[in-house]
Formats: sequence, C-alpha cells, structure tokens
Amino acid sequence: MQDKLIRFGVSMEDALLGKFDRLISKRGYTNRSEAIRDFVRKEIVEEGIHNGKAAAFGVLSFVYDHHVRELEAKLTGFQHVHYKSIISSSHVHIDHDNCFEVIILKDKAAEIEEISAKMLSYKGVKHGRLSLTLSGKEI
Ligand code: NI
Repeated sequence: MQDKLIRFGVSMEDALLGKFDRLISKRGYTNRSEAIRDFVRKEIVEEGIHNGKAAAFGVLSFVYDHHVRELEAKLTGFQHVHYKSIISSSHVHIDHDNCFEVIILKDKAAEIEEISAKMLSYKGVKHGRLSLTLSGKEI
C-alpha cells in the first residue's frame, strides 16, 4: 500500500541549495522531492545496516588470479562453509589469468562483512568491493 505523502518546508542557504540542485541534476533527478527522499533512504539504510538487527543483502565482487595455488579451492570451500549466508554466485573468466566473481549474500551486516573481508584477504584476490543494502521493508 502506498504511504501518504506529507508536504513540509525546508530552509536552506542559497549557496547550499545551488550546490544541491547542481548535484541532483547531474544525477538525473528532475525534482528536489525525489532526490531528498532518496537521500533520506540512503541514510536510513546506512543506519539500519549498522544497528545489526535487520537482515541485510550484500553484493561482493572481486577479481582474482586463478593460477594462484589452491585459491579457487579455498574460495569454493569457504563459500560452502557459509552456504546459509550465500544466495548465489556468478563467475566470469576475464582473460587467461583473471577471474571475476560476484557473490550475493543475505545475513546480518556484520556477518556479511566478516565473510567478505575473509574472502578479500586471500592471496591472489587482487581487488574487491562489498556493497550492502537492507530489504525493502525498512526503507
Ligand atoms: Ni575463471
């Protein structure tokens, strides 16, 4: 069910409003209200992720050298240990040496962060990134 929209006034310095308008225009917003709603949601997600109560979703992506001894076995073995937190994974062979892996996780944020940090710490994992969000209920 769609929630009722409430109108409220916001006071802001002229220069700050100018910067805000340029920023949101660059990001493709056509009106301030939608931009403010998304900015507020972003902060609520950040807060919710770190209060540790809500279920979070994570996308972990990383590039690794598959020639590094036992790395693939270690990465796969570790994912099997944490199969309850891992929803899916995708693998791309970038070139002769490098692989790109994308793993989707669902768990408490702290758990996702711990699993991700461990995988990124393996020798041969060159670069990676974790992105966290909450399920839609909280936002
Ligand atoms: Ni590969």
